[in-house]
Amino acid sequence: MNISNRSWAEPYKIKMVEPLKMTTRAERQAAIAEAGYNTFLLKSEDVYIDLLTDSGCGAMSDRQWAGMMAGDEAYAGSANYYHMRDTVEEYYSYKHTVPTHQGRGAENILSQILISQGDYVPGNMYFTTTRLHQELAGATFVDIIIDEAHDPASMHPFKGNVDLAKLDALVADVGVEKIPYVCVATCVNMAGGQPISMANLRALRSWCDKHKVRLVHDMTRVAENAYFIQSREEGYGDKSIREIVYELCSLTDAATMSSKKDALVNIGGFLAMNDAELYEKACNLVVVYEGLHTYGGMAGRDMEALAVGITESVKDDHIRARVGQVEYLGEKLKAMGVPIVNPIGGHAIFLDARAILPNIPQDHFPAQALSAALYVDAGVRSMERGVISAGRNKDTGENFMPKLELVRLTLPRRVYTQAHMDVVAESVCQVMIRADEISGLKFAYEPEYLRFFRARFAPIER
Ligand code: PLI
Repeated sequence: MNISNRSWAEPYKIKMVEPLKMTTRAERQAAIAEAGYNTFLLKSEDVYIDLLTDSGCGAMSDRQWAGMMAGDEAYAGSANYYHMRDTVEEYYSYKHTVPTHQGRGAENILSQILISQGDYVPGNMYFTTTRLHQELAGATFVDIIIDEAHDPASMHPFKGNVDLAKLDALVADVGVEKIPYVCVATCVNMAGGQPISMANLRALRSWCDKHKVRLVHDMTRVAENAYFIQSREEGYGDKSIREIVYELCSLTDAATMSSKKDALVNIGGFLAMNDAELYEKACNLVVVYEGLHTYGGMAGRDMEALAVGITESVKDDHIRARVGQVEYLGEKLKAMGVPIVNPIGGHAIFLDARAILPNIPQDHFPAQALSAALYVDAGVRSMERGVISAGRNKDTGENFMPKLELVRLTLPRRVYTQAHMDVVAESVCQVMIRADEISGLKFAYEPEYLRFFRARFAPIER
């Protein structure tokens, strides 16, 4: 026998397990009604396979757990802070690091320091918390991602790229003095986990130099972005993930990080930068909102686990298996004829709810309804990423109507097996076969901020 296409497997083995509760369809129907058809309001114990998010729910390694035992829980100057700070500089290039309790803590501080009332912040697609902090600080977010990112069928290899013509148009419209910084995300979450190319980031760097505008990096999923550069961009095939991550970071001036994703910890984040003056301002504010500048809301043990997590996150075999699992699920769904965002992204599969539920109009929230139906079928928890997540325009109060009306199946890192992926794929297929039984939804309660987290819904009678 000649085996030409050899399988890969995860570069770890399982040392501890967490038993899961199995539920019946009737129990799940009751649970989702109780949760107002919002998967965020389900109890975790009622979920079989939890693909709500990849945030803070990954499995730490034995080395990280060992680091937890080495926590220096001093209020000031913890040894773990210095270890974390030095690791950030060594792997991500940034000279100064301010810890925060998670990513949005860093976004709050950065937005308050850099934004003035009436400013505009361009970015390669919005992220929910990032845009809200920009708006609360007085700015308007402007989307400068390439048009292909809004088309689920486009096979563009770097759908996270910035369209520099859109930036030029913004400067012509509002003037460069109204743009405090450009926010560039690696592996753009809301676009489907889609990467930016090194060439595009380099061009953006030149644009920012020319216009003397800061370039801020949302580096939440930078290692996953590096994987796509390594596999798709000319000249990077022989570079390591660690080298590519370092190069990506060094093209930017500052970064916000939710360490709960790429960096393999359950809690934590940071704001990092090269500019000493910006660092001083961030230290001034972190003591107001998060904690002293040497812990910023994190326990010493969590900073230690983060320092170790950063080193593990840039290992080539880790990232190949991580994205490989996402690709495994995506390819399986595609083979079953399920419409998903293409190309397959780094952290999640995004189901195209418009294509699956063509009879439910966007203002009856097809992605929210699909996510609830998926839970009922087999206990798989997913998340709406469509009109509910997009929220309302802060000036007009109208719903944003994004082109992408998606359900996200997000894979936590190092948690589930290939067999779990098979169960998920079969469940999605089953729900799709019975799609005409799914009703649209209407709001029963709509919170003011980040409504997708706590909104409640009721089915629309047919
Ligand atoms: O959840 P935080 O506060 O640690 O991080 C906020 C945040 C910032 N940027 C990006 C690109 C994110 O994906 C992000 C959080 N994402 C979540 C929670 C998610 O489920 O995708």
